[in-house]
Amino acid sequence: MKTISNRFALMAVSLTLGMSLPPALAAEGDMDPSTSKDMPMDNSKDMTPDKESGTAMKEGAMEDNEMAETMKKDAARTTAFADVTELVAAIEPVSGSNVKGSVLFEKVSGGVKVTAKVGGLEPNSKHGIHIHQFGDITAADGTSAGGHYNPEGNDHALPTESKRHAGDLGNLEADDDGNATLTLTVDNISLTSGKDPIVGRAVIIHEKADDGGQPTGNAGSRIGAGVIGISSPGDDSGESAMAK
Ligand SMILES: [Cu+2]
Repeated sequence: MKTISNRFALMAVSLTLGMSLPPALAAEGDMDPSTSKDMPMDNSKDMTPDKESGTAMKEGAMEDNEMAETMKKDAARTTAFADVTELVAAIEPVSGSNVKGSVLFEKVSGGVKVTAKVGGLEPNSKHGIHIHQFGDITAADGTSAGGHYNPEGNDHALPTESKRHAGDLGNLEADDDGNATLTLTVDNISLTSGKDPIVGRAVIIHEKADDGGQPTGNAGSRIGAGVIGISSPGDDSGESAMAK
């Protein structure tokens, strides 16, 4: 061992690891919490098995760029809560509906861009969509998600009003096929830190339209629900959820 550099010793370890794991697992080795969680970023280059073998095979200027790119992706996987830039809620049926889809929340300059893509609605119908207080969708009728997310204690309103519940996102409008897409940018919430963070709460789709009335827009019962969580980087979750 004395004549072999640490680098080679690590490579030997990584080869052993690579061979003992099924291919899929080996390829995802850098996502294994045991190899990445407790390590400072600048050490991960030398300590992560499959990246080490990649380094050994490629030399030159490209290597640093690729490494930077890879580390950026790794960082996104293990990123600090405050640095999260995208959240997603997979919408599942509630109360026996066929509603399914996704709602993406992206950090953009000036606020949070919301992109909702929901199918399984009644053709040409309108449905209230809100962020509710709790990321708890265990109740069959969605009521465990609590009321509208409203940390400011404002009256309910549609997104055309600046003073409203933090969770007031307005309405989804379904087309002839019962599919709805809603895109809007809001400035009254944040993803994981800052003003009125929404991670861990729920998106609720309602049976009826939100008419902006008090206290919650007369939108009726809940027909779709999803917990807002950290989305997987590089994966267009909105598209993949709709494709199902
Ligand atoms: Cu609601």
